[in-house]
Amino acid sequence: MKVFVLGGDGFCGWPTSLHLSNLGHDITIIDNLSRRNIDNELEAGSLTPIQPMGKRLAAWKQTTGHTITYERLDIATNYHRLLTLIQDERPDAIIHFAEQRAAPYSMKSSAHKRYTVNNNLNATHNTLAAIVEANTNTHLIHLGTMGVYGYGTAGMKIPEGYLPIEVTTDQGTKVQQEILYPPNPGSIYHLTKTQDQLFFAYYAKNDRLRITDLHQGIVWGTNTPDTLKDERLINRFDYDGDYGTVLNRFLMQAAVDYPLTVHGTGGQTRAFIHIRDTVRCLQLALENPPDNGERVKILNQMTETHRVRDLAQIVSDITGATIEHTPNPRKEDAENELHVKNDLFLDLGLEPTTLQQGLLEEVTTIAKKYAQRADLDKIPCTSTWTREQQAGTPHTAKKTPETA
Ligand code: NAD
Ligand code: USQ
Repeated sequence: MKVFVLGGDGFCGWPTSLHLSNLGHDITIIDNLSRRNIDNELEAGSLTPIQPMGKRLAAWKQTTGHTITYERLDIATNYHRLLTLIQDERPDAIIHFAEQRAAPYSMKSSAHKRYTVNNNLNATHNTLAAIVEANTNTHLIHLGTMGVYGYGTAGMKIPEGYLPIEVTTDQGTKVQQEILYPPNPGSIYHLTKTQDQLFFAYYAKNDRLRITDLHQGIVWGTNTPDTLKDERLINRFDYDGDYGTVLNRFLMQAAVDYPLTVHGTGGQTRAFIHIRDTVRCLQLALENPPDNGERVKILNQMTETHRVRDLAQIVSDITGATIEHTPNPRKEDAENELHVKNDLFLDLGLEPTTLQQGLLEEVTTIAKKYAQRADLDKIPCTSTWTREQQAGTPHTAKKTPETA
């Protein structure tokens, strides 16, 4: 299949591009390198030595013989270039990773909130509008987030996108229907993902577009079999206070003898998936599109749930790291239960990589190996959710995103 990967230079997009290219698909990466520019803005960087795009693609060609094409393009602002590419290339599928994805970054200042909203909503809407205008029947696969459901205790297993409800009509009859699970975003970033859902529902209904929305949990790990083929193909590993996600941060912190930074009580329960499983899920989603006229196909892309304090304890048991409970810079429930349905991917054949299988390998092959590249000043989480938290927390100077 001909596949466009929007955001194919990023943490999930790069290994997905390699995985699909290795399977024989014709891949075009579209990326404006905004993530690399944000690293410049934050004066932070990947723990792993990621290579410039030209070197990455040359290494892939040299190692496997496969060619991946690359277009540098901002899909949120350059609609006509995106449209022309879709019209000319007529991709069978577009995989859309190209959004600003860090909740803390989205909360740094009004400039960061506005950038995240403008970038994410326009990126998604431009893609939808272009597929309709090009009339290509392209299957759109979007990376959404488990965070659209919110992190209150639901008291039930979170369904895959749709909540069955029963309403009583004026005549007193009971009617059953399924509605989009009520959104409950916990950051401006998560808010953009809940808005994306409405775009998808509308375009599936009005234009009969084929759309899959993957509600992904927190991705951990670094490499996949493809990124391991050559060190120049190595994947990104974020550990800084804005982009580093909790489990990878703990692994890195353990490797540099930094106390594990548990926010508050650490009673927050979240969903997780290994990057190796992410790329397999994308393959399964590509191979199993919905039909035209079908509602948006929503799958929960996660394999395990854990409490943050339990994760810290697991990492501490493996490495001997100490654990520190820090004031929580976010506005979120201190404790929550989380039970999630993920039957759709399991039924399609996903065999999850568990924490037990992958953690030790990650500590030794990545976190320890590249520990000398770490800038410890970038570890603290300084982005706060509210004015009150901001007033109570020591703060570094705020900057305007180059991209705003
Ligand atoms: P990332 O920041 O590493 O990658 C995103 C890529 O998109 C970057 O290379 C960036 O340069 C590009 N991009 C952003 N805006 C663009 C634009 N307007 N035009 C062109 N390119 C643009 O993020 P990631 O971790 O790979 O996440 C990818 C997707 O998966 C995101 O949509 C994110 O919300 C979702 N997701 C990620 C995680 C996770 O734990 N990393 C979990 C759940 C969902
Ligand atoms: N946390 C800590 N200590 C840290 C970092 C985080 O206790 O050092 C806590 C946070 O307070 C939060 C939890 O860990 O309760 C998860 O934080 P995170 O930064 O790992 O993940 P999150 O902000 O939810 O965002 C990440 C990705 C985002 C994706 C989301 C999936 O950055 O793109 O959408 O995971 S999910 O969480 O399922 O919504």
